[in-house]
Amino acid sequence: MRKFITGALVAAVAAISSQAMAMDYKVGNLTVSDPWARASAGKARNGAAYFTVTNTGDKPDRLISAASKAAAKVELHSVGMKDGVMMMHSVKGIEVAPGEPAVLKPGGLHVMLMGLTEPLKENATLHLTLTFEKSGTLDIMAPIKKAGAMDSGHQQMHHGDTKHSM
Ligand SMILES: [Cu+2]
Repeated sequence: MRKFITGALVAAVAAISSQAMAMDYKVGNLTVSDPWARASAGKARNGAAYFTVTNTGDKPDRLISAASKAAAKVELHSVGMKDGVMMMHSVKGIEVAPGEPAVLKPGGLHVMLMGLTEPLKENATLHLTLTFEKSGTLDIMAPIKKAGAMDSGHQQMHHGDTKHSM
């Protein structure tokens, strides 16, 4: 019995803390969940932010732009193979269809912050304004997390890439 109570307590605490970290933002029929930005390394001038957009309505929408005071320029990017090399390129918008969440994550779609005005420090928060074609604008706060080992390839890719194919 005692063991059971302890276990339940641990589960409750874990649920509370994960809820505090996973913040959802809503505009119209759209929900932006789990936003985060990757801490920038050293003097890196670029950064990236990620989140998932879910559409609970019955009409498709599009994320058409993102803005932040933390960077000179903010673009929506995708990653693809070009001549056998992983390259990222800007996209005009990211489709958010009903029942088909748009997932922005390392190695795939992302919000690209170009010309950071200051480093993205771990545990700080990045303010982003997202604009959707139909639902309008939404302000979100993305916690800044340390770059994981799995992101190192993406970091390198950002390094050499200054031109955009689209
Ligand atoms: Cu990018």
